[in-house]
Amino acid sequence: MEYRRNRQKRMALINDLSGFGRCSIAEQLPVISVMKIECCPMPTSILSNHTGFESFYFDDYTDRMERYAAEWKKLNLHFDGICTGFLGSCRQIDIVADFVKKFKEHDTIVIVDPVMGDNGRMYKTYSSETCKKMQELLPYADIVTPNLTEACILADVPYQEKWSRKKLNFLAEKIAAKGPGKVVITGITQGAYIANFCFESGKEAKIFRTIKVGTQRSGTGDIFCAIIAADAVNGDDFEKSVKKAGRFIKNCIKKSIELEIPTEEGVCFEELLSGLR
Ligand code: PXL
Repeated sequence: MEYRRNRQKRMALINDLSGFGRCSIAEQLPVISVMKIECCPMPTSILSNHTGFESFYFDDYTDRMERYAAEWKKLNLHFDGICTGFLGSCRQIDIVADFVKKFKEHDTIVIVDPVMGDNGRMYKTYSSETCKKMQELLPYADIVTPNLTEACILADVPYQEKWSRKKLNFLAEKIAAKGPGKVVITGITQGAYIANFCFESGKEAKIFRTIKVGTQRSGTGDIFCAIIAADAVNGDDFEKSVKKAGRFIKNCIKKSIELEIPTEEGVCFEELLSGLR
């Protein structure tokens, strides 16, 4: 018997725990909880602070993840969603793929945030080998949420700053061909706007834009992904969810400017969290 004693939805959250700087589990756990889903985190690594700071302590959790997941298997846990993010090593990508194979059931939605880099550059703990390997998660994903840098890596296309609608469609189609039916390419700068390109197999793609406020901040992609994942598990419409996530991020950035939060400390989403309820 699967372990589901109640009618609440449950999501496994595979991501890093960064103690300072607002990203990954520290952001996604509260977002998923406020959206009324039981969130079960599995850390991929533990960091003192995110890698956008000059110095950080990084404890890779690869060697412990299989034993951690084995206990969840003993409990026969059922997950309505599996959401993955920052991965610290190549072997970890195999472990995550194996986790999905073991825990995905007919009603489980798999959301892969292929966290690898931003602004055309990889994050400090990533290598071209781990980035290449990340493509192997695509066949397991129902939804992927790359930024432009990550979308280019997944599609094996060189990074550039300017993208026409046609080229974005080509990029999303190339990614979708490897597995996920839904692809949202996030944080595309278009003049005074920030756009999210929303692609769904068999449907015409849509672009949702919000007015650009301030500068880019770390951890916004993690909040975006958590909203998409929680809405998907709750059965909400994908396009509506992309619009809602874009709006929420914009409001978080606005509030962060108002409260003078340094950009490397991300966004003060705590101030607006209850609005996601
Ligand atoms: O927000 C993406 C992210 C997640 N986890 C860690 C990071 C970053 C981006 O810098 O450093 C540890």
